[in-house]
Amino acid sequence: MLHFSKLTAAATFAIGSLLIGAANAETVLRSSDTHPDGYPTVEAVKYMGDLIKQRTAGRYSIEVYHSAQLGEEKDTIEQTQAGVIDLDRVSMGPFNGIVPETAVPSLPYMFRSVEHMRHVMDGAVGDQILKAFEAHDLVGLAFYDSGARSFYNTKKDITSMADMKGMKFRVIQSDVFVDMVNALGANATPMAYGEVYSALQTGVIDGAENNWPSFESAKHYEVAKHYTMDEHQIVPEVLVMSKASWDKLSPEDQAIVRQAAKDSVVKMRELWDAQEKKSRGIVEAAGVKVSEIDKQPLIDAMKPVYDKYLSKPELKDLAARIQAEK
Ligand code: GTR
Repeated sequence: MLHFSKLTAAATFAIGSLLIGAANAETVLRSSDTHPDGYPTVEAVKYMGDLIKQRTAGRYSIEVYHSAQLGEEKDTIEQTQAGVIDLDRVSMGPFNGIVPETAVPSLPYMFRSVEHMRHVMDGAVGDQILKAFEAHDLVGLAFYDSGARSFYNTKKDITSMADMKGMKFRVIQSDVFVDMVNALGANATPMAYGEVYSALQTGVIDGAENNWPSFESAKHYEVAKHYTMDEHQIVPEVLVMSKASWDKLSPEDQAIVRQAAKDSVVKMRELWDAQEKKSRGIVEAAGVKVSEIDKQPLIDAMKPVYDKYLSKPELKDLAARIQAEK
């Protein structure tokens, strides 16, 4: 039998360790991403987690749940708003119906180039859009790259807008995307990312649209062999935090999280530039035919889409400020 004083000593020790443990407790922030491990967005958030861990002396870290383990983008946004998920890295697309400001950078041909997008999102317009998330139980932390999105399909080479007529394209669950495809004379099918591969394979859709790294990593190129360089959208990715999780942080820790997110953007861009080249190489080597297309008719066809989404003066002003930036 254990002697009483020994028991007390053991108990005191156990309580002591618990207290010390509590003081140093590591809070692991859960972050969602639809992309697989190794994808630039996943790696950038892991890098941000390393920075936070260093800068909080281990009190906070991030665990990235990649490959849609926590759900598809539309659902993870709701869960992040509800405080079930701490951080969410998603395209701006699924936010279009929630945060109206996000519709503006999502408009087709809004940015002239990836450089233009980076410059705008790093400046006052980007800050204004990040702030806009706060009215929706979220804190906007950073924008990542997503290159340019282009159409691809299982049927034929598309070299003019007329070739798209009547074809069925999967789009992100956003009215901006739906209206864009319909304005091109094709038919839009909004669908979760994870369902696209089998929808292409079974012929439920004829095609979809995305950047090189997504086209490659989601393996859509295995079934859709025709890619058209129309580069219709340069939609930034966004990293948001649940307002509920944010409010649990001290102001000092909030500043650390914000800065780490900003620092991860630099890392993300390096990874992105390398991945774009690599992914394009992989899909071309696998026999994907890349077609050029005259973009002007597509740009002209977007007039009604612009009119619809820029009907409010403040959004029209945001668009004008984006276009005025060099
Ligand atoms: C990718 C983006 C994802 C997801 C996907 C999609 O380019 O990085 O977040 O939105 O597109 O088409 O659903």
